[in-house]
Amino acid sequence: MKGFVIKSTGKYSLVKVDKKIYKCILRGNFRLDNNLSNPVVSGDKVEIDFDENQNGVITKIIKRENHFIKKSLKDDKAHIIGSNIDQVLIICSIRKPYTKFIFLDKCIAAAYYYNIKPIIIFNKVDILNSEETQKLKKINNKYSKLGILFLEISALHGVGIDELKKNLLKKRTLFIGNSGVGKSSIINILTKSNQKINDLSTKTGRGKQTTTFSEIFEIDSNSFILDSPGFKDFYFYDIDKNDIKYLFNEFIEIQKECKFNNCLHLEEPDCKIKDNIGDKIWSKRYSSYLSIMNEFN
Ligand SMILES: Nc1nc2c(ncn2[C@@H]2O[C@H](COP(=O)(O)OP(=O)(O)OP(=O)(O)O)[C@@H](O)[C@H]2O)c(=O)[nH]1
Ligand SMILES: [Mg+2]
Ligand SMILES: [Zn+2]
Repeated sequence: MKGFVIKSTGKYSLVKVDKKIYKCILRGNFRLDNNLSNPVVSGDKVEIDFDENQNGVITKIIKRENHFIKKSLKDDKAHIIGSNIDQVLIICSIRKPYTKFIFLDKCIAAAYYYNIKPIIIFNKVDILNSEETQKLKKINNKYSKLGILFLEISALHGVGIDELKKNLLKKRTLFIGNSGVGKSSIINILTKSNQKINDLSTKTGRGKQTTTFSEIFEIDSNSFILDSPGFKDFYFYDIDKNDIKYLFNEFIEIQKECKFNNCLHLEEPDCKIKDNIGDKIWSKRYSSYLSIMNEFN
């Protein structure tokens, strides 16, 4: 039978076939990419069978259209967050917790690398003071100019949820973001599910991880959300240092004019990217670019 993985914990996977859900294990003799910690992930299309005890067994993973992979600093293996997706919702907040630009820009770059459309969400607009609201407006403006959909919402007060929902219909959407930004809260509203949410640890305002496995939630039969555990950190896995400059949209045209066509916009002379910082290139985006490049050293 052909099915679709809606949750995978490492020990077992839940596979949906039509309206039924089967708990399946992975057959032992899979030849896996040894650099990845999880062979099966939510979003995978699979073939399943039943053993002599009527236990479900995944016998084949059908070739993925795409995937999103992250690596943590402490783990030596990378982790697949989700597969077969149309778009990735990068969820941020200005406060409780504060999302760093480098994190956001890295997620955007990775989305382009994996051929998945990025969308930026800033949640928790209800707790912002007027100064922070102004700051967010400016950020919104900058990213909107890059052609990325940017929405300001409050899951708690239902602000912006209808607009968000419109953009999720007929799509397979991966939710990513730091722990505690409100991924599960947003999903609970959109899908009327009842996931555990993060009781933000009081001192830091940072979440401890509440969602621990990627899992699929349906909005309707044509639209689903793939929730993922909060990222503590995020390092690239299979992206080459020399390709980063192509993952920053606003660099694409300008860098053609750099003196050297292999210019990495670091120390090279006559670099048009550096010339344009503060003009066509937002300084924060260039800083993110630099930080990413430095992580390769
Ligand atoms: N003020 C405010 N709080 C919110 C909003 N959305 C979520 N929260 C709170 O933020 C905390 C974290 O929410 P979660 O939905 O668990 O966050 P998460 O991103 O799923 O966290 P992980 O599963 O750990 O990655 C909870 O205490 C929520 O009540 C919002 O719009 N405004
Ligand atoms: Mg969660
Ligand atoms: Zn250059």
